[in-house]
Amino acid sequence: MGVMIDGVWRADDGIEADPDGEWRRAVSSYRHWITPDGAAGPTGDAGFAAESDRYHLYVAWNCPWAHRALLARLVKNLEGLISISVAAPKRTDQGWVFDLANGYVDRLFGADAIHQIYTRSGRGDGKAYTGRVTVPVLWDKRMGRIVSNESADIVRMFNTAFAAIAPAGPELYPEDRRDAIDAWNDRIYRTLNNGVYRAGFASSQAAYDVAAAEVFETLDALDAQLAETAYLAGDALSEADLRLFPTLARFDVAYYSAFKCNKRRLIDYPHLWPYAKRLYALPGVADTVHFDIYRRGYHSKSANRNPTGVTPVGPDISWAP
Ligand SMILES: N[C@@H](CCC(=O)N[C@@H](CS)C(=O)NCC(=O)O)C(=O)O
Repeated sequence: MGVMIDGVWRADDGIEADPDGEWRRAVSSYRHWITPDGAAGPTGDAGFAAESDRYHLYVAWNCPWAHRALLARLVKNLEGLISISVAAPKRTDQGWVFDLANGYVDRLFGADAIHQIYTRSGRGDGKAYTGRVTVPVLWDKRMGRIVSNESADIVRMFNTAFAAIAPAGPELYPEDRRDAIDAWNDRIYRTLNNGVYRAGFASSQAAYDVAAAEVFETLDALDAQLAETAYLAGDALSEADLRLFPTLARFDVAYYSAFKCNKRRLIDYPHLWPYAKRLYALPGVADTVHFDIYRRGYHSKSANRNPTGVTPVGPDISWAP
């Protein structure tokens, strides 16, 4: 997959799964926070004040973690304040790359690859970066360094930091619903957002069986919840919905086949499927969704999962309300 060591990209780290066959996601390394006045947030350094045209978000359309950051930027009306660059929806021996011919351009630096953004930032303490090179990446144009590469933090800082300078959007993490939101976030992260990857990247039957069972137990629980409430944590949109939607959007077209999550389809769920379509119909959301990219991307050539690289033709699913 490739990894960065002391600021230098190494194309082949030879890592796909752990020896017991269970796949684990790396821990994010940049955990600073944008705050209204630049005071330090829950983790990391101070100095990242909320300002218009100061921050830039690097994403890829196929990445579900980047997708939740894009959704938060959308519903919090930050599109005019925070610019984006979109990496090509493919992984190469250089990791995430740009592809000018197909319109995937680094609008800040004209970089060839996202790893160059990590090199340019360093760790922020004068030392070079060692670690995985992931999207999303939130970049500070003023200080010339990465603020955060943790999508959960990015969603949360977008919810609050820009309130004084952006048109009001929905409160995504209200005090009175935090317990419910936290509980869903925890469960969904482990058993669904990441659960589909644990199923798809599992290299032993036992690891796959556990992950796949958890995926469908969680979808069943979500369906039961959505029989009761319009949104996941009550009757208004919250962070939990934004963290769930990217996984739902990819489910039938990608995870069902590419990650062997094929016990049921999203469209088989009587409450979850109409809910997913309702989120898709919110203004601007459809522009963040790219089904054909998911279909081709998740089924791309992979030594372990799809050695021929042949991609399936469907399914044809209408997300119209
Ligand atoms: N914790 C990170 C995870 C992001 C992540 O794993 N992104 C994937 C793409 S979907 C990636 O860039 N992986 C590259 C790698 O691990 O080398 C977040 O939620 O922001």
